[in-house]
Amino acid sequence: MRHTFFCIDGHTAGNPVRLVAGGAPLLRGASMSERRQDFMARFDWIRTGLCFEPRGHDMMSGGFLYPPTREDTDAGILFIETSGCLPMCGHGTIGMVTFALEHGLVQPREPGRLLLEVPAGLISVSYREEAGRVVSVTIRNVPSYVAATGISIDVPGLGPLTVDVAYGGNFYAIVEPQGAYPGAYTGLDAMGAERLLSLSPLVRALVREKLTPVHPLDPTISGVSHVLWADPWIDGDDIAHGRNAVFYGDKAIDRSPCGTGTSARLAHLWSQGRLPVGKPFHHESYIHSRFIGTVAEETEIGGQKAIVPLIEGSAVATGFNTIWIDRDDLFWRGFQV
Ligand code: PYC
Repeated sequence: MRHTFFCIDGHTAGNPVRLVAGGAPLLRGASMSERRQDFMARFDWIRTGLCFEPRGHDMMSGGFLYPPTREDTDAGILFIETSGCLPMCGHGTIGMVTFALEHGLVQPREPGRLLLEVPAGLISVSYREEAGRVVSVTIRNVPSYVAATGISIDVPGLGPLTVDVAYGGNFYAIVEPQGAYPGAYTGLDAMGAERLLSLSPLVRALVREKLTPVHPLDPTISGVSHVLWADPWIDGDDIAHGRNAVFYGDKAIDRSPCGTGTSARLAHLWSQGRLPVGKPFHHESYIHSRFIGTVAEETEIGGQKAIVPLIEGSAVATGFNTIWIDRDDLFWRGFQV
């Protein structure tokens, strides 16, 4: 039996986005969070088939558009990735919104603005078009907050490390430069991609042994899934600047600055009084592509101090891709080595 998926492929700041424009399964659920649970229970083979080899690769990421579950929203998004079915994905949203608008797959009720349902909650998106192309997308993301600070771990091959955990749509272990011992983490270039990829699963596992953060409003969102390695931070007069490498799945470093990671980092810096409301934070990825993050306002979530992050970036479609998943193919579910 052959399943056909009509996709628009592209990238946001270098990280892949596969918008599945045709072939999405019908899902049960009264919210995108419930639909996510249904997808994971019955259709995870679509995620693994489309994201893992031989149809995808370690960084593959994307999602589906769904009809809204409420009258006041424009659409719902379900995210798929090698790491799982994320509650929220920033680079994925920027890409999917760009491709959907450029190909008439969503009809905004208000020009220049979309209100979207994602499993993590409601987000609004504003965008700018030039000559039929979407040139900039700004996400007003879900409330983001610091979930834990000062977690001490001892990482084989590295040494002692203290990390904080923050939520920006997913839970991030945030590692800042630290330590006065030889080989300590001093920044991204000194560490290099190969070591980041080998140490990150250890860091994530050790942090998971210490705590399982749970979202205060949706217990289906829990656990540290990503590791954000931060470079030394530069606080300029008008803008702040930083660079990160976000690790996800088993072998991926985000090529984009990571929308939910940037949101978590904004909450982290704001909580320490290092980034005020309204000051732009230029956040670069490992490959030096850029998002601009801003703390739009302070808020609270489940009694916890939080922020509303804005994330601005852009995406480029690279082509149409009709993909078959054929049950007679030994690798119909995809594979990882
Ligand atoms: O942009 O939020 C993001 C993201 C999550 C995982 C990879 N990118």
